[in-house]
Amino acid sequence: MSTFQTSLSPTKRTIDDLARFGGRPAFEQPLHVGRPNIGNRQKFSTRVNDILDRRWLTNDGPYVIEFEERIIELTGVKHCVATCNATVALEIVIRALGLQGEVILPSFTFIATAHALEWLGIKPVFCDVDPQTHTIDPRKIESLITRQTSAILAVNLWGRHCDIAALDEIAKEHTLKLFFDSAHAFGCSYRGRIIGGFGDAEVFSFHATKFVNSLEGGAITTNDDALAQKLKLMRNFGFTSYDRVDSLGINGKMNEVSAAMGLTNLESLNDFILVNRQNYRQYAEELAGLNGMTLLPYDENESCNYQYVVLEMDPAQTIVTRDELIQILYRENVLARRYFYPGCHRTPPYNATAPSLPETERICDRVLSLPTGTAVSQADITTICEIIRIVVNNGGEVSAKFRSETASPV
Ligand code: T4K
Repeated sequence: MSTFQTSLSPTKRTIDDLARFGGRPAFEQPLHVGRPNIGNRQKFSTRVNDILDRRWLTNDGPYVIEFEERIIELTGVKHCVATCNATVALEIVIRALGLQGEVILPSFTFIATAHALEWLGIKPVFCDVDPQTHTIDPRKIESLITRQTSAILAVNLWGRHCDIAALDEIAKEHTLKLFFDSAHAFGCSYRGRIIGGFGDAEVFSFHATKFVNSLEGGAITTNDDALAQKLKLMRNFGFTSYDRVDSLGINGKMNEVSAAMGLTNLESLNDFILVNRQNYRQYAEELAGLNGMTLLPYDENESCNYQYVVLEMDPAQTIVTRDELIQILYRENVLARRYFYPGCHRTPPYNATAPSLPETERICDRVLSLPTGTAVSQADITTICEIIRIVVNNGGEVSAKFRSETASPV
């Protein structure tokens, strides 16, 4: 597996070695959180040549069909509908389920989850999350249900599953549809069952930054035969034959090159998970014992893809804030991210009316995602952890330096 090498400067020991305070950056090249994993190039090239030879580029081509079959095998779900991305996949599911009025979802998610609803004229009603799991808190859903509510859209965030049994119960009791944004959760399981077949439907993302990518891409999985039929029609403008349209539809098709990339990367699925797991465990080891810093655990009794390495900081203990740490990391060329700040409910167009969500807001101010995947080496992780240790172990001094800059008249 190819590994992208970045250049390292000599080891850092004190806060004066940090680039933010005058030292040399640790990395010459930016180190991203989610650089694409790339499977066997030769196999991908062969597939691309096949596509060109066949002159069949999109519209349910043979590689798209094979990609769907592989996902069916991997998830154990009856149907898979591959799409151009996960956002359009969510929109197609929303239409196919005939949703209206209001849908309850977490605010702590990528903006696409909320936009997919709003784009179709449905009001996203934001629910707070469980502070431990960062996923929608089932205990807070019932008070949000009104006569307009048509569904719950839960998110298996960071590849960590929601409390699916509790959500299922609420949905059944109130006759609501339940579907999942599982953009992060490909290859993960809940109670030993691979994610993909829960609720009415689930949506995966195969965007470049996801641990399995198809350049851009998504997929809808469902065990519902009638729904699958509708989804397939809607993905292709509602065409049932060359000159017959039976329903409203959109262009949500996956193209053949994306499917070729997806198939190639699926062949390396286990290697990618292995690397993510090694990275995750190395971070856990090298950051162990740091006051106020918690690496979000994965439930290792389940299948996990380990694709997000998420740190939660308690500023009462670290003194230095999450945003100060991010500034320091950026200056070292470590582009850590504060996903999913500030929360959908505090983002236009939702911020004018959405009420505050204390847990979501607390988490939004405390978490940061660190670089992982096959583009990050063990040496890179050691350097990143070294920087974090220097900052947190000298939290008071670092924070004072930031404050003195703010106070300075120049
Ligand atoms: N639901 C959830 C819960 C999601 O997280 C997402 C997407 C969706 C739905 C919608 O799925 P899609 O419609 O996209 O299939 C990224 C992704 O763009 C986005 O797909 C993803 N979630 C989100 C969590 O992360 P950003 O803000 O990280 O920016 P981006 O994609 O420009 O770049 C990420 C990093 O990777 C950069 O730091 C640079 C690097 N990069 C990026 C690309 C595209 C590369 O090295 N190579 C590349 O080709 O959004």
